[in-house]
Amino acid sequence: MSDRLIEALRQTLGDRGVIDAPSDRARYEQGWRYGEGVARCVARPASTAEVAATLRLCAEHGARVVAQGANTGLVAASTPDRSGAMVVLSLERLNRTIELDAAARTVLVDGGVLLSQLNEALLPHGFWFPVDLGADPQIGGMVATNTGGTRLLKYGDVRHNLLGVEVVLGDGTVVSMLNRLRKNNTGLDGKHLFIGTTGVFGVVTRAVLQVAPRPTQRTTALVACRNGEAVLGLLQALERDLGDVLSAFEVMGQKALEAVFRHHDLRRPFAELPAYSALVELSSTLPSSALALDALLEERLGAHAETTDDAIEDAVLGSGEDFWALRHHITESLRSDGDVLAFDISVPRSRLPAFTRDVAALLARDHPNVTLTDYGHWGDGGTHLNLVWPKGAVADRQALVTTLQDAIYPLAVERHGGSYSAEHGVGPHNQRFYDRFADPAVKRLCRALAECCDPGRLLGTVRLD
Ligand code: 2HG
Ligand code: ZN
Repeated sequence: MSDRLIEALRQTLGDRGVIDAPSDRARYEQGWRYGEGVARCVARPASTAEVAATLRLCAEHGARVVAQGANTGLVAASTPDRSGAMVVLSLERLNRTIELDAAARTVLVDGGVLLSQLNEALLPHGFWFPVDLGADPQIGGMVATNTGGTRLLKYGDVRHNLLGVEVVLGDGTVVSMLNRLRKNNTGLDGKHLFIGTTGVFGVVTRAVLQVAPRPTQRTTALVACRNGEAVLGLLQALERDLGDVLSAFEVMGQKALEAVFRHHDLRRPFAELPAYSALVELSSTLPSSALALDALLEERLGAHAETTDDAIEDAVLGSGEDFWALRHHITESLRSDGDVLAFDISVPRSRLPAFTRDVAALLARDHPNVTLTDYGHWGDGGTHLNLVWPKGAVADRQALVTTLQDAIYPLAVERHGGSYSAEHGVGPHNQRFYDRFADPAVKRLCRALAECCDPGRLLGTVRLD
């Protein structure tokens, strides 16, 4: 049966611009962790004008659209639902522009440019885009989810590094807000509408980012901590003494590292894994002749350990690469271990130990077969709780997921003043909790904005109103 929308898209975008064969569509229909649907077709525009034309055609046909970057998101927000009626708008061909203004320290990029591609282009100029993470997303997707990553402590999230955007609204209107200025107080800064709002107000086609000078030296240590309080004590001491050069403070719980060693033949930093291993990184653009980071870190860690009554059990200084490899292998090691239900939580940093203990107690009491692994960005109050159980061990997986979410999200939000989505954004995976926790006045505002930016209400897989 012919599909007039697909025919019209093909006429506008050419053969390379549309994919509708089921086998070719498959990789656009499956998210990295959650999200499994069926697309009506995949549209692959190669310019802003083509994105606009695609959205105009979809609006004319009343077709719902989900924008998709590298599809590395973790809340199912970049895949179509199961209806078979949604068009996936892939930005993968919109990836040509990377225009650096070195003196301004800004770069104009297409939304479909990959983070790795951008950093490769910046490297010869001594710059990098410092929102740094294990995956390799596209810049447009990073804007839509307001990616945080492992160096947020020093550089902030995407919002902190984004100067301007170009977006296409639901009816195909192109809105250019490609501000290149760091200072520009001239009314509404509309880019914020599109940061972290999961593509429901428009599709990001270009962005102006500020880039950072690439550090010329880094030094890293792994510090064995007896408990969460010891981790927080270490963090406070490092911020007090070395705050100017502290660029990462990541934490890996014992079970998370056990999983990594089960699946990877990597060097063990400690004979026995401690309750928490804190990955501490210092970095600077100064040469080591001017500032010896290695010596500084070793001396400060030693001095701090002496004050902690053995709560700091051990510390190893060493190759950042080895330590970061441990950190970046956690997610997929857990996936090899079993069925994973992920929680991307933040709480005030002071509450991290108590929150984690509350979850551990709840699981021990009600779900003894579920393993709690925790790790994450303690420097920013972020903790990833990944709950794991053997594949196939649970008869009604969905019922267990619902029960666990209903117990843990309120603990984070209501008891500990936290967020149910610290950095992965809102998607079908956590829509229910957006509905529950978002302020009704904010939802009303979102409705008004959505009606204006996307009159047909065709964009995205979540509702913020
Ligand atoms: C990380 O920090 C990512 O490694 C993924 O945000 C977290 O797997 C997860 O849940
Ligand atoms: Zn994370």
